[in-house]
Amino acid sequence: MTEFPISSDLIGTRNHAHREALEDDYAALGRKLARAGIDIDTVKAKVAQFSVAVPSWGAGRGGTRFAKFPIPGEPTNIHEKLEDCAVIQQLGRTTPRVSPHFPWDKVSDYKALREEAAALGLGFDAVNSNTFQDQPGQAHTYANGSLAAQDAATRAQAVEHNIECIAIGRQLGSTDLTVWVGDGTNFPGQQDLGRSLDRYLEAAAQVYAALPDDWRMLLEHKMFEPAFYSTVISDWGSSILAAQELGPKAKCLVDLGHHAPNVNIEQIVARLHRFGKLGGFHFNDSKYGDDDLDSGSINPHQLFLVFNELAEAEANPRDGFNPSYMIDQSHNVTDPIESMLSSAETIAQCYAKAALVDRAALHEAQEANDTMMAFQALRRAYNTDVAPILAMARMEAGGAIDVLEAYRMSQYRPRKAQERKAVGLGAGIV
Ligand code: LRH
Ligand code: MN
Repeated sequence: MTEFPISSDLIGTRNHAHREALEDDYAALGRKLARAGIDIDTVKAKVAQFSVAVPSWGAGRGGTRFAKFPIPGEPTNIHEKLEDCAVIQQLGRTTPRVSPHFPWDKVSDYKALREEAAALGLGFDAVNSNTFQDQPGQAHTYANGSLAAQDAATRAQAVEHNIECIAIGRQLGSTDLTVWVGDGTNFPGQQDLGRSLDRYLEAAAQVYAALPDDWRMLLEHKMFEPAFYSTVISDWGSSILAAQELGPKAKCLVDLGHHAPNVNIEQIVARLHRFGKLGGFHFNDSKYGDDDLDSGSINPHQLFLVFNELAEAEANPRDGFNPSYMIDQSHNVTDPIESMLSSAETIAQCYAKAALVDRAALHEAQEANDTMMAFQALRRAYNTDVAPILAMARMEAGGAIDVLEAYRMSQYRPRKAQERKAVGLGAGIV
């Protein structure tokens, strides 16, 4: 029996207060969709099976190089992070998996951690390696790179760490390893741009060789930061070529914040899918750089267009359509639980809106070069308020109709502020 952190009586009481209004909104939307030949219960059933993983590192306050402003009661270890992720799942019912990061989430007994998570109604998604920071007592620094480092011993150390992450992931029930390396340069000439990639491919191939048969290696590209002149895996082109070079278990992960402003990310999704290399997502939003802001908070239409491409991809699977959906955000000014509740809702809304697109009408207009009607086929779906569908699915799954109201009324964070040790001032991502 799952022991969720918030009293289900509170959720029941608040849902009772909101239920009549929800049923009214749901019925009205149902009539509207029926006029368009869409059965709302069918969409609700589709939405009910949708899920997105939350990042363990997103459960605490994030920061920038300038500062991080902790909040009282924020988690300080993976056990407290799992508890907070269980709150997000209990109220929102769309985030049953956590994506862990090592060594940030290192423990001595991963079998026990898996059971601990299961008792909270959680499982584990992709494991993330970390060769972008040095750990105390580490033999070789990653200051000059990791898998692409000039120094062979450093590359071997990075390979070893990734293989260790696979071994941990197997105990946690994961089947994906996300590999993001910050390797790159700050000066022209600092490293040979060709040989850097060759070193990366040679080292990554050793990690690939250690993958169990049912595992995937998700390559995460990023245009810049921490390197500011060149990055070894800087864009989807470098990523897909590396994934093709490595083999069928290597796929590409799209972090929405890892592109230059105004890049057409939904087209990158279509391209990666076309070549059977679409492995997963790190959802967030950004206005300038890798801002790691809440998903859909800046450009919700782009997120909708990404899910529109995913709906097309799902209808035309290539090499198996199974992208991992994960959130990757840095919560610098909000309560991380509230941000992930809100972001999971926004992501699921974009999934639902994409499911409402009349694809026959869209394709017919595209074939007829009827630009306006093709655009309107997307815009009609985007303009549909799908909140009643998500709330109904959530309530039926035991969640809260109004997740933020229930969370605040639970007094969960003030309670944790009493229980948990305070986090010191600092800077950086965690
Ligand atoms: C790099 C990144 C990567 C993670 C890190 C926390 O910017 O997106 O996915 O390892 O953030
Ligand atoms: Mn990421």
